[in-house]
Amino acid sequence: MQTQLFINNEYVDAKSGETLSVYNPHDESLVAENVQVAGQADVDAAVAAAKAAFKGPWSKLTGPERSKLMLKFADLLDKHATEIAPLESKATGQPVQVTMMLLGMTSSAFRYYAGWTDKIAGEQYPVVDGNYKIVQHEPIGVCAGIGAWNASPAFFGFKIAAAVAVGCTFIYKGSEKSPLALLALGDLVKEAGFPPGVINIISGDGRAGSMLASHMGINKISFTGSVFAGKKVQELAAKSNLKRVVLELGGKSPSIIFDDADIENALVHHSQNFLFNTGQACIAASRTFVHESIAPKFVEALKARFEQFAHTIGAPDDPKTFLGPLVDGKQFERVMNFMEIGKGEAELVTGGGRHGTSGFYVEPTIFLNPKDDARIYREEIFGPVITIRTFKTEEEAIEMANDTEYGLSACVFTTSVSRALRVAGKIESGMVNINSSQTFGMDASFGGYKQSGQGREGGREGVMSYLETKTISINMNV
Ligand code: TXE
Repeated sequence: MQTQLFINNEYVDAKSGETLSVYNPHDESLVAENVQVAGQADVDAAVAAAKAAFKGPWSKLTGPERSKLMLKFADLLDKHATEIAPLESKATGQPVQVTMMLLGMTSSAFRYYAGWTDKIAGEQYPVVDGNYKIVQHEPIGVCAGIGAWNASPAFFGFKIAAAVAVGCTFIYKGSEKSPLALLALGDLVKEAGFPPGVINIISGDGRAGSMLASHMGINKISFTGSVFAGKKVQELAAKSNLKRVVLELGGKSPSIIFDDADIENALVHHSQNFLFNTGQACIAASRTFVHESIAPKFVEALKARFEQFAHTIGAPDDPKTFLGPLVDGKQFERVMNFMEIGKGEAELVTGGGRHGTSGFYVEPTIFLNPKDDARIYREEIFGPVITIRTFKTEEEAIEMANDTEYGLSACVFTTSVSRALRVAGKIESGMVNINSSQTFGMDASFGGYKQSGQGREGGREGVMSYLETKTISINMNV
């Protein structure tokens, strides 16, 4: 179990002398107590290593040579996933099947972006003013990433794979709640053959995050987490060196179920998919709108599903477990508090309390017809708590779906293609799932409208966001 900082391809103690402890949310047992916490001197050392790598060996490699290392890393990750997954599960309480899936997303990200290393085309324009113009794209340089705990390995992959594919170097800080699996990846970075300093992995909390956001030697930062912290990152980025910023923040995503929807499919997406990761997913569709003509039947059936899934609650290391605990005591208090508030804002259909007497387990919960200003209807709860309202018309459903400060994801359930595309075109969110939910692929952009973030990860946009654009003009008259 690695607990030191991974800087310049070496595991080192933090100069800060500070450590943090990690506890298992299943039973609050101690998992690790000496995880090194990066202080300013450690962040400076990581930036220096990344800068030296960028100016040195890394910038001399060609695209295909970078691809080779990325593919080797992906293979090593797949080979060691079964050893690394439990490190994540012990810290986050996510069932091992979930952390294995997240590690698979990490290696997929490296494989996907390994295909982009030699495919960034420039542009050239006909001479119109005596100048022959070429537009080319160049790596931004030293970049940093900050991730949350709910999909640690995946956030690591989305951010770093795109950056190194185009020749940037990187310092990554995961969540203080789940440092262990990420630190273990350092060994694989080295074994894959990445030169020292290309990928650095540090641990710490918001303070280390702030040091990255305000560091004058970092040219871009990519953040995944809460809106509150994301705004802090953007503030510090502006106040320091106006580093580029990408923000993947929270959501309170709507889902609209029309009267012609495939009900069984809708039930699967609003139970199994919604409850995946114990509801701790930024793209979870937690505000469901059901056409009034099918609502009573749908709610009854969903209640039965939620009560069935309550039986899949269990220890993260039990392969039969689908619902693990919430990540820690802070989140447990937060979700329990929302459940109590909800009982005064809506009708409790099922759940609404703690599950068992130990560990941070809560019951899958459904609230029906929350008041328009209800906190459970307006705020991101980040737990297995869904709210349901009914609607009469398509216009009313779209109006309610868009009535939020967030704009990350949305779902539309209908068998009419024209209605699906009509509604999708009017929903104010970066992603819309038709007859599905929580779909995610590396090949298309991922990100939010409004306060759900800015910029995109994934796909072509994700890789272009690690490049600067330069226009070269050649005087054709000399
Ligand atoms: O997030 P934080 P937390 C939401 C969700 C959750 C709430 C709190 O509602 O209940 O956020 O979760 C680093 N400058 N989401 O506490 O605080 C921090 O160290 C720089 C939704 O986990 O945002 C960690 O690495 N960095 C989200 C990362 O930011 C700072 C997923 C996330 O921590 C910082 C997670 C600062 N001032 C939480 N403060 C999603 N949409 O997926 C903290 N950090």
